[in-house]
Amino acid sequence: MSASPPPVPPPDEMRDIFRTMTLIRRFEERAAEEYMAGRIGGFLHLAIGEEAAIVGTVSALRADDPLTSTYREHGQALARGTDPRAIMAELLGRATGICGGRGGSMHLMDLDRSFYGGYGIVGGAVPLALGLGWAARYRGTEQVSVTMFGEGAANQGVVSECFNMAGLWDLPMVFLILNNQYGMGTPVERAAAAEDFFPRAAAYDIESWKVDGMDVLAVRAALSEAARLARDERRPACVELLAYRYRGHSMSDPDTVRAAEEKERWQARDPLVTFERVLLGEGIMDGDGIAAMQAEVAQVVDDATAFAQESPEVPIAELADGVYAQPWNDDARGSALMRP
Ligand SMILES: Cc1ncc(C[n+]2csc(CCOP(=O)(O)OP(=O)(O)O)c2C)c(N)n1
Repeated sequence: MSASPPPVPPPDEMRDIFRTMTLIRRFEERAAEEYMAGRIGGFLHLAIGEEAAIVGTVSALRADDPLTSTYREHGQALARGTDPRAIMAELLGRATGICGGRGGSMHLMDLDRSFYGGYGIVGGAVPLALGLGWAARYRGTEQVSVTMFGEGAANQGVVSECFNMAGLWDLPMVFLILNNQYGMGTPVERAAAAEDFFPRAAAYDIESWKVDGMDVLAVRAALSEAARLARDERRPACVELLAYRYRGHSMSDPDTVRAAEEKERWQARDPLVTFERVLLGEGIMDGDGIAAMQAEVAQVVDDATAFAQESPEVPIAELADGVYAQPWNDDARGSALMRP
């Protein structure tokens, strides 16, 4: 890193950061309950344990910096300020969802907040972010395109291609490798030839480094510096965050592969608990203030869940609206979609 990290955020921002982390945690715990109750169809990938990585990143960016993510992206949308009601409704496939109930958990998108979405194809959002970075440079805006992806995705060839093009064209973008040490149930050492991922970007002349992804202030400082390099010096940057997701790959993964001792070791460094200690230690919040904030967040999540449950389903006749360019035709043999 070429410059010293920015100072600790002011107290108001520290409280905001904690509230957003708490909101993400509660929201995802409730989403898990909704899934178990059979109200969420398809897949549901939780990022519980990765809140510092998400909030540290988003809090270091400008609100109009384009952001792309993977299918594990509820927290990114919440951190960008998308209404929790619209996110929960999307998870439940309701017409009031942020994508009209067509996207579901893996495909949240909120262009009003420059959140260009979650994607199910591993590594698939990285070239999209490259295009957004290229567009920012072409238009001469001050935006920085940021893409978050896993260490598993980092093994995809397209990511290396994107490193090369970003390095070659000096695109204003930040590659954020969220190394949670597992791709589905496969530990990183069984999938990658080298333990660290950030040197791969360095091979393409991209400044890159690794930080503790469980420490929200460390993440925020790293992303501030990476965004500064991209915005002010017009150079791409890559940050690798070492973190851990507490749950299995998705709700359908029983998570029997990882050792209990390993999970406990990482959960002992829970990002919410450690940041709470910082806030208490610095006198930024007291116990009552934290309890009040937790109660307020719980209320927001209750309200979002009730809203989603009470929202209408998408009418069957309208299910394909906005999904296919051609009108939907139920007759498989004569489907408009099958025509050349
Ligand atoms: C191109 C492609 N290959 C395989 C899959 C199946 N798949 C979904 S998630 C995943 C693991 C990705 O791991 P990582 O990038 O580390 O992200 P994490 O899920 O740990 O957040 C795989 C192999 C896919 N969705 N897309």
